[in-house]
Amino acid sequence: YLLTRIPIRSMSTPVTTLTQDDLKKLAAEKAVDSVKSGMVLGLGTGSTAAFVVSRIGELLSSGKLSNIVGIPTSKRTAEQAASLGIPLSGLDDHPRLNLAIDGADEVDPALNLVKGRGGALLREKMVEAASEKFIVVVDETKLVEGLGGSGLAMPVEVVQFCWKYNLGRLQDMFKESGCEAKLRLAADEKPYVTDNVNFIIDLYFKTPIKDAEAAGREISALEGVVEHGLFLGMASEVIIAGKSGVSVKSK
Ligand code: ABF
Repeated sequence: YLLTRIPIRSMSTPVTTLTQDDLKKLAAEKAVDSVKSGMVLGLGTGSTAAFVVSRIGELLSSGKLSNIVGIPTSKRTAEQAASLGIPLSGLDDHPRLNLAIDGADEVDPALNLVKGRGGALLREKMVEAASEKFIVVVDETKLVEGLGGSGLAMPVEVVQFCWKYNLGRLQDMFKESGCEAKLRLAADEKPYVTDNVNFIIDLYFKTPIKDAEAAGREISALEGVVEHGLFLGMASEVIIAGKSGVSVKSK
């Protein structure tokens, strides 16, 4: 994988005082350099992707970009983009996209990802699969040696009708690695409901997943599973912002 390091340019904020949000913004702005007028563009979800969407909004309103069509990966992103005047459409009208830019929860050394802690994994995976190029934007806290290794959730979207069945099956599937499966709850303690009106079962691995390809295949084969948060071989480029600068890793 090719690694390019870009020093943080002269900025008003000293490098040592950069917050995590500053880093997310730096990664987002670097990614938006790849956006050209006339593109059909996948718009990601999450706090890093939100910086991408605001930057595109700024460039459109200042006339530096034109004729962009955004394909949002969630209702939240659609609302943000619409409020900034970004023209929006869907996969029905644009089944092929030029570029998608989105955040991630974990990035491994081979640029495989865990995504979906923000709950938008299903539309994210469809939009990003339909895109010629997929740029991932993260701060350095998202880097892991192996997927599942952060100890945080690896989400699986399931239909509501059989969520308990899926919870048990997923728990059994990974019981040897001490994985815990939990239904995701919203702030009101009710089950979290996705944009496609499904539930999410979060898998908490104790150690990184040994064979993510096999795990992905096995999860997908389960009746009632709609999608999982392993995004393998999908990222064309990952932009990582850290205190020492912005790195671009590409395939
Ligand atoms: C989306 O937002 C998700 O796939 C991922 O779960 C999350 C990352 O959010 P953030 O940028 O806020 O860390 O990209």
